[in-house]
Amino acid sequence: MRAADGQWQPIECVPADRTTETMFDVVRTCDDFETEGLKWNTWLGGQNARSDVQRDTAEHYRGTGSLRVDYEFVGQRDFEYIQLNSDIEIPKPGYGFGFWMKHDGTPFTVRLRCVDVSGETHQVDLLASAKPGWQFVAGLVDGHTTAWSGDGNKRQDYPCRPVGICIDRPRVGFQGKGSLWIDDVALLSPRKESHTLHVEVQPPRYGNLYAVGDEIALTVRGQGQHIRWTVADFWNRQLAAGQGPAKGAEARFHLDKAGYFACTLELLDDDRVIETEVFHLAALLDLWSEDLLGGKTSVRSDFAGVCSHFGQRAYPLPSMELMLHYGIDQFRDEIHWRVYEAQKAHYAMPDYAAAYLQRAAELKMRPLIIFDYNNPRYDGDGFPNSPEAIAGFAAYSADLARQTQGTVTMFEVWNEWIGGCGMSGRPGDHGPEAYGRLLKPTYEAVKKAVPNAMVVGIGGEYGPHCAENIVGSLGTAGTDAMDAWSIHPYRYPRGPEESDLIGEVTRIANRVSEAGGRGKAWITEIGWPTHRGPGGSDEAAQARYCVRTHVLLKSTGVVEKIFWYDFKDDGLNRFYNEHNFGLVHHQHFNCAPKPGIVALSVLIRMTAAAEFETLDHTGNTWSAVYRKSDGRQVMVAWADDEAASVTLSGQVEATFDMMGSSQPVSTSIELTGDPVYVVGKELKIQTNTRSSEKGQP
Ligand SMILES: [Ca+2]
Ligand SMILES: [Ca+2]
Repeated sequence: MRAADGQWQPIECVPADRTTETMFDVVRTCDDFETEGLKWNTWLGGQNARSDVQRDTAEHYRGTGSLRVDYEFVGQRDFEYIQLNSDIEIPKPGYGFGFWMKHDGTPFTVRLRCVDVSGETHQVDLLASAKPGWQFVAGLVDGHTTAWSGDGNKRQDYPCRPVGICIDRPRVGFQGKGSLWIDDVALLSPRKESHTLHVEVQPPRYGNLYAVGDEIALTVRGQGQHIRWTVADFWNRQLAAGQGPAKGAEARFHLDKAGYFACTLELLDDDRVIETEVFHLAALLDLWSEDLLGGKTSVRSDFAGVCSHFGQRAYPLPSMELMLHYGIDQFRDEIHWRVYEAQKAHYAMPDYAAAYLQRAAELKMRPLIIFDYNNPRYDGDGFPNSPEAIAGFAAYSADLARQTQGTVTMFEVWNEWIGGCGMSGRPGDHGPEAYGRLLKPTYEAVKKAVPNAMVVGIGGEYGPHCAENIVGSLGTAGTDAMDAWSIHPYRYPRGPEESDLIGEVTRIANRVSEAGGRGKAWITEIGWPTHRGPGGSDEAAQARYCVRTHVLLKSTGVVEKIFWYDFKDDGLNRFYNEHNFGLVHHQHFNCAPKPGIVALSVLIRMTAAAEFETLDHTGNTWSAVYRKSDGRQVMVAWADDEAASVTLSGQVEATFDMMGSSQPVSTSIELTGDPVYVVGKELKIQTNTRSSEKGQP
């Protein structure tokens, strides 16, 4: 029956992240610190923090003793980390390494450093959290390592020996002293995950994207006793729940408000949860709904776009239409020089690029196309430096602009030239002056071919020397070789306020302007990856930073566009940042939403066709005011650390949460890190009390 009606469709749900202790089994305990005679020492080289180790019988995870480490970080410039060493051998590949650790909540990065049989040193990040108290810290010995010296083959040649549990400072210049404890150091084996849950959905929707009012049903089965399910919103408020037999349970629920939702499916055996998967979904307000502020206008943002990888054949075509449903019609992609000019001076659009450009044209999307990277037919496949290679690159760019006329009007010259992105260490001069020498003739050739093309220079410079590198490029390109310039001011996992995003971008823009640079800044990449491990943010942080970053950058007045990096997860490895930058999940999971895409979509809807007016920052609260064409204001407000209670003056007509759900109208609101939207007139934050100060004299 079900197969016949065509409404039910199998769907892959996202496996819930397992806790570190359920990812591994202990193979052999190396030290439980239960006996006298400490077999550990601490290194005190030039890169090490001061530290001292002793056996502590007053504190332990298990038994009667643990290793106590007293440390002091003094704020050294280059390196400073604790390094604990013992005599342990790891005989062969495939092991994990872990231990229980207790600390005070300082967000340390914890790594394992091993020396392989050739003397090559390998370092791998271990999973550790910033929560105080005892936690299990572990990782795969031969996971993503950085390696140096020895035979230099970048392989862990076994047997290898740990030469340090390295506990690194949370940031450069960190100062602090304290104690931490370690217990039950062990060699581990990764525990196999069982994957027996099978889920079908009705009605199926690309991207798990629904509308307010929709009813959704899932059938779930797996090898266990029963299934338990709950549906919750972004703030983990439960909307529905139920259970059923593991041979076939049905979860049926109704979306009565807009937002991001998670339907968590648990498979139980003997009352123990053995598998957990999540069906992520969203309900959006109708794109042309009367409910929308500003009435029946199409939602489209000139300011917010996304990065994509159609040009690397990593994005399925339907994901482009999904962008549009979220209110995004600008995407940044690429068509490689080496593919477009596979035969010298003969240009041909590759089929996959023709297909995605055609889809973009059908959907009236506005692509930004990067001219990029090496071509084996020029300069030994390195950076184009010679006059011949530069002329070749300019000619490819001009031809590509000509061939895509009518579909593409925005181009960017290269991506991260100085950083060497996409070049895998290939030869050539990739300093700022060499970039300027490439930019000038490329700009001229493209503008000659297509005068109304928008050509963005600089190619996404970033890092501590960003401004001077741009000025260096202007020195050889001249000030007439770009219509806008681009930067990639990444700062993850730090939030945009604490890391002074506004100040950094404003200072760069001032330097560029003083040097005669024309046009505004385009942020052609910025993002917060949601991988597990150092540098990763949770999905909630990604969502709130996404909204706040857009508002803060808008307020600078020097930024014209943002292309968020990136729209969709690029892979399935939860421990690799590059696989987890997406605002939606990988296509293996039907491009299911993360909260970030819903939050961005709400920001776009709320501020569509509105003019930015002001940003106010008082205490820890931020409020930005936009003005709609009908004269009404939209205020976006949040608190950047602890919550704050504020009273608004003016006329409040409507309030929405970060996920677009309507809230009771009131002039007093509680602000948190999750921005809220207030619609009305003459809106201003009047009084402001940190929640922790409430009730205090
Ligand atoms: Ca112990
Ligand atoms: Ca090696």
